[in-house]
Amino acid sequence: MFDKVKDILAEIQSANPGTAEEIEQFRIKYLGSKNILKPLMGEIRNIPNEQKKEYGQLVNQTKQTAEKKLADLQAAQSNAAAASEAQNLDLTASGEPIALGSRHPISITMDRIIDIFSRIGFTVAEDREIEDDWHNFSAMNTPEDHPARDMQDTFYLKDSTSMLLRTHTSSVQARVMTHKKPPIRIIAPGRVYRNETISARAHCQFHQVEGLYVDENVSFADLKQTLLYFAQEMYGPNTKIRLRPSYFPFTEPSAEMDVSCFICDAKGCNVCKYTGWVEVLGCGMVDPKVLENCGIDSQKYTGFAFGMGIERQAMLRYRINDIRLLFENDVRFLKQFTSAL
Ligand code: 2U9
Repeated sequence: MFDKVKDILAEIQSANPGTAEEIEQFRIKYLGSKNILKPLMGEIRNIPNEQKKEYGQLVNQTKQTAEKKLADLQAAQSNAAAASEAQNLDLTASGEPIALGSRHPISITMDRIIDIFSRIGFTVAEDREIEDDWHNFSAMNTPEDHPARDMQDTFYLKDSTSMLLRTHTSSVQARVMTHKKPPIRIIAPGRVYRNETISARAHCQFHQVEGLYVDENVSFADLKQTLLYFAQEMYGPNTKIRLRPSYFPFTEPSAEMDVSCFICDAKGCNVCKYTGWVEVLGCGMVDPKVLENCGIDSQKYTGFAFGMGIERQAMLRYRINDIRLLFENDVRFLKQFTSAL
């Protein structure tokens, strides 16, 4: 029996299976469920007691030798496979393309506007989107019976008559004015909400950038010069502006600003409706009542303010004809802005 096992051990040691199939044959023969060592282990019954231990050890050693050999053979084979794969590598092939993400057109436009105003000393102010009635409406001189306060126009929180989703970022500026003394020179970018029926032109959520400058001797001329600077940075150095009288509860006097059409160079196109002018923002001198509401002495200080919708600016700039595209996050739309500035 000893000799039989020793012969198998020698056979294992000298075996040299090369192919995957030969290695598998080796495994089946020495380590498979019907391997040739199994019956030899059973023979231990017939071995004299004093030799049983030595016999058992010999069979085990043979089995371990087979296991080690199999592991070595398998490792050598997978190394060889990796090496041949590496040999087949084309090191000159171009890499896998990396899918670049893109910035949202609203973010691109908002950052552009922030950048323009920060260059002339405006800092960014941000605050909550869920506001109270006072900061959103009362402080801004919007009377109790103003249609904007209606449930039809504003989203109030459930069971509340005073907490709402802000309808403009003016509430941020009202908050700054109540805790900071002039000079105040801020822009308030952010998301706002209005209870509008959603269509290609209107949405119940959109973004604004509003600006506020309060100091001694701030005049309408300062407002005009600031907005001319903005328009020329935003739409091109040859851009002209014009102001048309308007009305807002929080500014007096108020105006709407048009810029010369940057699409057709004011020659006339369907964006400017063949007028050569495109409306881009509203503005005015802060109503003294708004200053007083926020604890600022309107005898000593004056201010100007302006506000614009970002969706409108982005739609004009990128010729987007449906505002809903800006909120659907359809990748086919968004990936067109991968390299947009
Ligand atoms: C304070 C005082 C006054 C902000 C202003 C406008 C004019 C304006 C609209 C543009 C398009 C809103 O997004 S829109 O629908 N905004 O026309 N906004 S003046 O006036 C302020 C702000 C803060 C303390």
